[in-house]
Amino acid sequence: MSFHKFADNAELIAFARQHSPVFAPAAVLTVEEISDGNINYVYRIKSDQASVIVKQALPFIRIIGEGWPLSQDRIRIEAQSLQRAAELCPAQVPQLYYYDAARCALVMEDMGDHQNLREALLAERVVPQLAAHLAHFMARTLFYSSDFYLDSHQKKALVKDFINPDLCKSTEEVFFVDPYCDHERNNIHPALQTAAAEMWQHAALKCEVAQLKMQFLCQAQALLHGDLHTGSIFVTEQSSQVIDPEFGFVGPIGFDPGVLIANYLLSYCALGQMAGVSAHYRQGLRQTIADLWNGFTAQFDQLMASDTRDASFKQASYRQYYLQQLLADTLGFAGTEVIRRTIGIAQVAEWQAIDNDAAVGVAKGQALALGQQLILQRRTLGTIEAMLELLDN
Ligand code: SR1
Ligand code: MG
Repeated sequence: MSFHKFADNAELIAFARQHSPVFAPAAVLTVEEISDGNINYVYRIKSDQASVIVKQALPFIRIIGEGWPLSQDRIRIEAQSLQRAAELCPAQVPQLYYYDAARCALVMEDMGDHQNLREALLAERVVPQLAAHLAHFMARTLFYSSDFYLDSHQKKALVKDFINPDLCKSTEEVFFVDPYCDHERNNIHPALQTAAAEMWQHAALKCEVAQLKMQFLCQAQALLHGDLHTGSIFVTEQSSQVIDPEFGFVGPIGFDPGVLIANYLLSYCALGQMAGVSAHYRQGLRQTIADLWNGFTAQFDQLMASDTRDASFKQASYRQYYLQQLLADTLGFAGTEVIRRTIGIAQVAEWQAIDNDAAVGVAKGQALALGQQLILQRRTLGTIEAMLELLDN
């Protein structure tokens, strides 16, 4: 079958009915398009009893159109990544019911009772289990796809299965190129024009960004989610579910925790400029960042000690060295995510949630400065607590 976009609701309903176990044969189904990301088409198909999500990848980026082609192989990557994660942390990913290579589509569990984490943070919702769940998710998905656990042949096979050049290329551009020059894709708030122009002249910063880019290009450490921002996570008080691993590839381990921490920092900066937001809630965000990092590294260290096959990597002194490097990488990638979400093409909903434009400029200015500090000080900060000291209160 040659590829075509689902033509109408009837096609979507037939596809969902055929490829999921949730609908009674006589159930009347409806379709709602819920695509709120940048890239794909996403639909909720529901009866009065049950619902599923259908996601379809077109051969270009949805928000840009045919001017930015994008391989549809990304939906295979997403399906396989969800399956791997389901084996390692079944409570943290939605169930995949079906993947259709010809339609470039998948059918998966609907998490209708969950809220998008980005929206939850904007609504000052407390999500008590989140740090523990995501520390567990990152530690297990990253450790068990790394050379600490896999043997050499398994690891190379994994690299091959998750070659994802188009999606990686898009990250290479939007993270490591656009924000560091006067690129037409940038979207720079007027209050940040001077600071951005100064950054473009900052030779030491640009050298650090080049180092991070080279790591992203060729440091094949573990299978990443590849886009682990707060919009890729859905939560309730008891549950945290990670979606959208279409940017997955075998890359530097610090990228996933870096992106996640960066998005908490973006929320922190934005909430600081919103009327009525409590200092207590923002303090809670700082604590979540510390809990995420400390929980993740404690579990990763434990797995290195118990499940690493090569004895040389089990040594306590090597583990300590490795995790220190990982903090530096994580803070560097966090800095690049903060910067690109502040002045680049794909920004975050937090900025639109601030109701006065001068305050948007202040919040974005803080984020731009913080992103640069993270990149420049990533090797010297030493602890996540020292990084949090960079934040205002
Ligand atoms: C054109 S870049 C679009 C962005 O949206 C995705 O969620 C990724 O973050 C990507 O960088
Ligand atoms: Mg996404």
